Amino acid sequence: MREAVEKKVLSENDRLAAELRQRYRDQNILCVNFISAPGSGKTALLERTLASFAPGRPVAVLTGDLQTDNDARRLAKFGFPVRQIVTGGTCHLDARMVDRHLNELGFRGPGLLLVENVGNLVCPSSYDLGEAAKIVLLSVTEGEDKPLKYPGIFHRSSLMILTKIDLLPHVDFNPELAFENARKIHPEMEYIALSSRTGEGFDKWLRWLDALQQKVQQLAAAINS
Ligand SMILES: Nc1nc2c(ncn2[C@@H]2O[C@H](COP(=O)(O)OP(=O)(O)O)[C@@H](O)[C@H]2O)c(=O)[nH]1
Ligand SMILES: [Mg+2]
Repeated sequence: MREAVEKKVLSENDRLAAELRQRYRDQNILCVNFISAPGSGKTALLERTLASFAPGRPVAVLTGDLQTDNDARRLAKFGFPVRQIVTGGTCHLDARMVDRHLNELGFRGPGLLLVENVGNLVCPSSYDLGEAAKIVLLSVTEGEDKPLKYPGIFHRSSLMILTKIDLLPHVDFNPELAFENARKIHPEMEYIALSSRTGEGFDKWLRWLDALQQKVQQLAAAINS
């Protein structure tokens, strides 16, 4: 019975996510979905990313949490449209929440939509938001074994970002081993290590994002022509 209900909820989500994906394609929007455990540095990554963007760049941000609008307030400082999604008790964002808040935000493409999911390595992995890419963050304080323990999200993510590398001198953490574990789960996984505190690794991350946006724009232009 419970399995049947879960299946129905997921297929309804897939239907809505397909509509979102079509909208992103029509409007030439690159949507990326950031997923990690609570505290791995999603908001800090977004803060430094937004700070690097030219004012007026077409970018919008949705950020999800069980409670509080703390992250939206942190992210709104950079002048781009931001909306907090408060899920109440729900441990993930779903396509309906994204659709509603995107409409309220009034964001239209072409542009970039950055979605910070609720901090959780399990629930968000099953909910398609119509994004072009899921990005999983792992911080250097979490242990190299997490890709093996939470394979679902590592399997579904295009990119793994190792965060807080400024802390590496203070912790026993082997980045190569963490990445090796991620590649066991997802052999094509891409990998970037960075620090949102010092900015190390950000050049590579921003280049990765720009390259994906160009790719998605070229694809949209080809489909829409
Ligand atoms: N030293 C260090 N701390 C970081 C870094 N990124 C985030 N943090 C800290 O980690 C904590 C959680 O970060 P936050 O961005 O809120 O994580 P989120 O829950 O994934 O959004 C905060 O105290 C941040 O200041 C980093 O690159 N280096
Ligand atoms: Mg956050």
